Amino acid sequence: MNLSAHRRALVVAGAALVGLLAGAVPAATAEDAVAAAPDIPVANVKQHLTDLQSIASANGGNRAHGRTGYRASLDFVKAKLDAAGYTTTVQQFTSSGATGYNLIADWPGGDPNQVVMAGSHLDSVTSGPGINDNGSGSAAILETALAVARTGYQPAKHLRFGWWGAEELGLVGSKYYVNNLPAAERAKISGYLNFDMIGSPNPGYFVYDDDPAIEKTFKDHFAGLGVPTEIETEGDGRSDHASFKNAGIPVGGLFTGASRTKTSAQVQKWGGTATAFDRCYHSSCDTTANISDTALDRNSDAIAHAVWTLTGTTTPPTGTVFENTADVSIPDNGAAVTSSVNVTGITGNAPSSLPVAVNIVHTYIGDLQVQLVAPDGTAYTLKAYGTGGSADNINTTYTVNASSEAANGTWLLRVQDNAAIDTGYINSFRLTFP
Ligand code: DTR
Ligand code: CA
Ligand code: ZN
Ligand code: ZN
Repeated sequence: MNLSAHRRALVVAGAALVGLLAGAVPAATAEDAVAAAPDIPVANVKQHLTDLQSIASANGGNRAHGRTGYRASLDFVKAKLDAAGYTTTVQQFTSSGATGYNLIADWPGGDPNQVVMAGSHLDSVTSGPGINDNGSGSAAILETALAVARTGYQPAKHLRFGWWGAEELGLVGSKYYVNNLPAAERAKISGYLNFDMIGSPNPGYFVYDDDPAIEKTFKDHFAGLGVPTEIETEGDGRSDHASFKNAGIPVGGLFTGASRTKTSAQVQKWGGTATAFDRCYHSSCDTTANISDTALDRNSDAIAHAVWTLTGTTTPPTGTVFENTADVSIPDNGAAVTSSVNVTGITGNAPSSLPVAVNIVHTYIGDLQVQLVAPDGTAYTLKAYGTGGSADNINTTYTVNASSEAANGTWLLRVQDNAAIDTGYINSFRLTFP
């Protein structure tokens, strides 16, 4: 590391103290309470809707697939996410002779083998600006993503957001995303949450009845607020969650209603009038005036609650676990050391996505090279020397394509400290076989 000698001495002394205390602090477990989601300021969500309205007004009155207003909407959302520290990707596709785009935003960190996604379609119909359909969902998940960054939330699971193109043409963008995701990557998505029309001016509070755990997360949240909900009955196939559900991924979501009429019983339950939930559905009057602030606020907060709840803990790995929790001291700027696990009883080769959970306590991980060594001696570099800088500790699950390696035998975690001053130790090393 490259600190001045004086600061190094302080850092080393501090590290030693932390090292002593570390043993006294129980490791976090799945049973630990999940951090509470922050309130999502509805004023921020409404500002995003105002901006989307301005984009539509400056681009022929809509934000539809293949029109300039759509790409301008995507660029607007992307810029805010890039500034907040997200890793964004624009995925391009063609539909009805026009180029379409999906925006994917990954929040760095979390278990890469357990991904929670939240998504909304960003396109409107050609007849209007699409502020409720679906600026409302797009703006709500944007503000939730910004709240994750603002609060520095570190989810246990990996968190990803998606803004879909060409939903109005038949879920085209989300289908393209799911169909082009390798099967191994699709298998990592533990849940997809969809938000399409969540601010209808005459709102109902509908919860998708797909995955029971996701449904319960939303229903419990609204029950805690004393807001009655109903199961969304017409949703199947009607929005982007269908693309994920058709691939076997657990889905859920929220909806406040479209052109259907609110019944008198529902008026009793939610207020409003026995007219359409959104009389401007797919019309030019779907503007910023076509929003219920209460519904937008409640659903934005419900989204944040679900994101924090569903990403707050990792689900214990299924499969056969081989772990070594013995501490192994890492000599400063010295020889490599190893921690070993002896794998037995597994048939055939290791998987193409072998989870390698590594926990190393160290005060400057940039000093370290970390490798997995298969029983036949083949080394797989998990972390190269010089990466990670002055950060403390490694607590990461790497994924290794070990499909060319026989599973049974002695596997090693090999660690070498290649720079003077900072020191540390291997705390634990775990392999999980399916
Ligand atoms: N198809 C969606 C609107 C829509 C209609 N019914 C549902 C049920 C659940 C979610 C969305 C919808 C659109 O026009 O974008
Ligand atoms: Ca709020
Ligand atoms: Zn629509
Ligand atoms: Zn929609």
